[in-house]
Amino acid sequence: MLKIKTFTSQILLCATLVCGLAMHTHAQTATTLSISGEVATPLELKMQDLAAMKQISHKVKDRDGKEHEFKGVALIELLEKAGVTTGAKLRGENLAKYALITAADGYEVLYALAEIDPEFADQVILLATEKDGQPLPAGEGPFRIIAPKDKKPARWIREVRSIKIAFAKN
Ligand SMILES: Nc1nc2c(c(=O)[nH]1)N[C@H]1C(S)=C(S)[C@@H](COP(=O)(O)O)O[C@H]1N2
Ligand SMILES: [Mo]
Repeated sequence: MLKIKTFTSQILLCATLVCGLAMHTHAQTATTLSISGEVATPLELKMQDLAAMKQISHKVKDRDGKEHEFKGVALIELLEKAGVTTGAKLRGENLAKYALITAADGYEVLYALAEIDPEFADQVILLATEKDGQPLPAGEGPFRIIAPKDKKPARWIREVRSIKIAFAKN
């Protein structure tokens, strides 16, 4: 009897774990990233939309000096898809535009468009979806910004939910 009970509870435990994992995976794949503001085409992107785009990766050290390989889509590609003024159009008044990035926990960071555009910047800022070959875990993903040349990771914003393009003037 005791053996049967143990067996049943083990099955229940497994079911709970599998179900929890499935729910977590679903939550991560259902999360959308919105790109809005000064854009030609506002976007709502899911994991699968990003997976269909060109992937790049960066090997970077975290704040503890541990190396990780982050993979995902270049932020500039996403801005181009949304019709943001990049490349030849990033001049004149457009140089006063920025991207304000907001996370699920309310944390926000800002990059000027010129910091994101590789015609100006000597880093390619990444919207990462994977770390060391795995989808980013809850609390970090499903989307995280990695700016490999920033000397500290304070702008590597986790759990990104929205990117708003705006003019830094009234
Ligand atoms: N959403 C969100 N992202 C965040 C933060 C935060 O508080 N919320 N903290 C930042 C800071 S100050 C640092 S140092 C790094 C730490 O990254 P880690 O958690 O991978 O070590 O995350 C950055 N990204
Ligand atoms: Mo930090």
